[in-house]
Amino acid sequence: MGTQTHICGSGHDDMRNSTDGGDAILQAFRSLGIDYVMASPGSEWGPFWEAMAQQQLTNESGPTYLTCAHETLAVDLAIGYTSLTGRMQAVMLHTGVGLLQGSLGIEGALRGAIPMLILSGESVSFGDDPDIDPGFQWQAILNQVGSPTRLIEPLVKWAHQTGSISNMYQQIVTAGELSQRTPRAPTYLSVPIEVMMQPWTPPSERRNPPAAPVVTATPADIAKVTDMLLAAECPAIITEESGRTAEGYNALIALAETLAIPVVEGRFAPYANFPKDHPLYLGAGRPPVIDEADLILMIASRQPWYPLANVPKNARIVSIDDTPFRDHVVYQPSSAECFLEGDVAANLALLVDALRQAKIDETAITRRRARWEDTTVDRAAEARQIVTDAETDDTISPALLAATLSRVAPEGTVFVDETITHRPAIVRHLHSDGPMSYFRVHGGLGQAMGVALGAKLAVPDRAVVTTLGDGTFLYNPAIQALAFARTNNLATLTVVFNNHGYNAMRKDQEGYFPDGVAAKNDLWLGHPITEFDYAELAKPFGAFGATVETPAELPGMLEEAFAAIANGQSALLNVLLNA
Ligand SMILES: Cc1ncc(C[n+]2csc(CCOP(=O)(O)OP(=O)(O)O)c2C)c(N)n1
Ligand SMILES: [Mg+2]
Repeated sequence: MGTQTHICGSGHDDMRNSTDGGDAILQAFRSLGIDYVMASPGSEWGPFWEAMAQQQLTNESGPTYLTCAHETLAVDLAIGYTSLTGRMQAVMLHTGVGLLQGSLGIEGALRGAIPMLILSGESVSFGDDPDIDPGFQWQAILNQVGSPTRLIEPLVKWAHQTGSISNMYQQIVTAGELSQRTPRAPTYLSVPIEVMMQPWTPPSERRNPPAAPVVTATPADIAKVTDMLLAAECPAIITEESGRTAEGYNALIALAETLAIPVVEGRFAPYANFPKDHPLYLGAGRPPVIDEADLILMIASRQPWYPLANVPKNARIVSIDDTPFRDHVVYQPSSAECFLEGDVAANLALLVDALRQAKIDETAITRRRARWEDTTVDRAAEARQIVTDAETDDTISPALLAATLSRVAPEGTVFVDETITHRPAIVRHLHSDGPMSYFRVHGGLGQAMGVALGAKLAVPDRAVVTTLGDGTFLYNPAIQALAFARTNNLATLTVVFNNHGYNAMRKDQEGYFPDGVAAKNDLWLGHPITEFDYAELAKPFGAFGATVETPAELPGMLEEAFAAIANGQSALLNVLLNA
C-alpha cells in the first residue's frame, strides 16, 4: 500500500499531527488489505474514529467504515462479504457486551471456517491514570473479569488482550494472518482504551502480508487415490463444502465428468457444490448409490453417516478435505482409510490431471455415465411432477415456492438460506445457478438477512435473495437489516416461508412422543408463533412488501419483488404456505 498513515504538518489546522493507537489499528487494516470495517459502535472507539475521519478528509486509501445497529448484523455482513469474495474483513464491536450480542454470528463464522478479524475494547485503568479518563461507565458497568477475551475464547481460534502500543499494530496484523490460515476461523483482540490513546510511531518498513499459501497433498498420496479411482467399479462422491470457492465447484465437475462419478450432497451442504441439473447429480442425503459404491470420496464433508453404524459396508473411503477433523465438532469418528489434506480445489485439480494422464477404460466410463443419466432423468421428472401437481392446489406448497423462486430469479441470483423444515424442498426444487450461488447460514438462527446484505455488498450487480421460515425471520434483526439496506443502498429480497409456527419443534416432539399428550390433545407448546403481517414492516424502510396467499399470484408477486430490488428497493414477501 505504501501510504503514510498521517500527514504531519499538512497545513490543515483541523487535522491531527500525531498518531496514536487508532491510527495503528487503521494501518493494520490497510496492511491486511481489509475492504470494510463492519462495526456496531461502542464508546471506546474514539481514537479509531479520529483516524477514520482523518482518512476521509485526506482522501487516503483504506477500508470503508460501515456502522450497524446490531452486532449480529455487523458480524453477518462480514460473513456474507467474505463468503462471496474469500476476503477477510474486520469487525469492531463494543467491549464484552458487543461480543455477547455478536457471538451468535461469531460462532457461525467458526463453524463455517470464515476468516474474520474481531476487535473490541475495554478499560484497564478505570480512571486512576491521571492522563486518561476512559469514562465512568467502565468501572461501573462495562468491565469483565478476565477481560472480554474470556467471553469469546471458545468461539474463536485465538483471543488475546493487547497490552502495549509498541506492538499493537503488529499483533493486529498477525491476528489477521492467523485467521486466514487453515483452519480458517475468527480471531480476536481486545484493545484497551488506554493503549489506543498512546502515541504511536508507525513502523519504518511496512509489511503487507501475502495471501495464505495453497497447501496440497503429496504426489504419492495423489497417485494412490488416482489408482483407487481407476480400479473402482462403482465410485461415488459425497460433498458438503467443495463449492466454497468457484475453483472447488469447477474442479468437482471436472473430476466427476472425467470418470462419470455420481455426486451426492451431504444433508447440511452450505454451498452450491454441483449443478443440480447435471446428469451425474444424485441429490442429497443417502441415495442407493452410497450403499452400492466400492469407493467413496468424501470431499470437504463432515462425517455423513448417521448414526455411525450406518457407515457404507462395501466402500473404501477417502477423505479429501483441508480440515478432515474440525476443532469445533464434538463427535467425528472418521471412516476414511486415506486422506488428501490441503486445499480442496487444488487437490481435486491434481487428481483430475493425474487421471487425464492415466489410461482410462472409456467404454466402462460411457456405460457408467449412461446409467447415472437414466437415474437423474427419472429424478428430475419426479420433481417436476411434484411442482406441477402443486400448481393446481388452492394453497402454496414449499416445493412450489422453491421451484417458482428459481424459475423467476434472474441469472446469477445469490440465495442465502436459513429455512428449517423447508430445507428439503429448497434442496430439491431451488436450482441456483453455478458456483457461489447458494449459501446456507452457519450456526444459530437470526443471521440470513445480515449475510445477504454482506453478499450484496460483495456482488452489487447480482440479485440476492434470503429464504427463511416465519420463526427464523423473527430471530433476525430485521429492523436493523432493513434500515442498513436503506442507508447503504443494498436492496435484497427476503422471502418468508410462513407455515405459521415453529414446525421443527412440533415435528421433533411428535418424533419423540408419537402417542404423547400433545399428539392426543393437539397441544403443541413449542409450536405457536404470534403472527403479524410481516410485509407491513417494509413500509417504514421504503421497501416493497406483500403477502402472497395463492399459487396463482405467486409468480407475479415474485416478479414484482425482483423488479423492485433491481430498482434499488428492498423487498419483503410473506408467503403463506400449507406446510
Ligand atoms: C438462536 C436459535 N434459537 C433457537 C433455535 C432452535 N430452533 C431451531 S428451528 C426453530 C424453529 C424455526 O421456525 P421456522 O423458521 O418457522 O421454521 P419451521 O420449523 O417452521 O420450518 C428453532 C426455534 C436455533 N436453531 N437457533
Ligand atoms: Mg415456521
